[in-house]
Amino acid sequence: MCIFCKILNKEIPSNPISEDDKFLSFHDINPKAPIHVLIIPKIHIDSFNDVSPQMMADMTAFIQKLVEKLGIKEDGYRLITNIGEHGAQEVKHLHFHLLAGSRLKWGHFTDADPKNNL
Ligand code: DGP
Repeated sequence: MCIFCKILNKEIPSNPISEDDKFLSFHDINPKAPIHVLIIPKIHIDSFNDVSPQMMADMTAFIQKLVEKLGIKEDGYRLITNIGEHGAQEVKHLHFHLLAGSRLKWGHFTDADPKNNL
């Protein structure tokens, strides 16, 4: 069972923020910003590659509600989902990172030269 399924099963504790019948949000264990929250579906889906458009629509509504609850709508935030090896996805259970709480940097993503694909 993956680590996020264990969190859903309450085998591993988490610090939850909100949930409904389909999704859970909780604080990332290794925060990269003052607010760093993970949003996951309650059924196991490996990544964005496998999510249905209907589930993405429901997840969008869930995340928008979470943004309201956290009071970050006006100041802004970043949503990221990592996919597969090149996306540096460590946990193979679909999740969105919600980063906020201060102005975020546009990071150093790769040592490969981005101009090679122009
Ligand atoms: P990613 O690289 O996109 O797969 O990021 C996985 C994130 O999950 C990473 O930021 C750390 C977080 N994480 C891993 N294990 C746990 C855990 O047991 N609890 C919590 N709260 N977060 C975790």
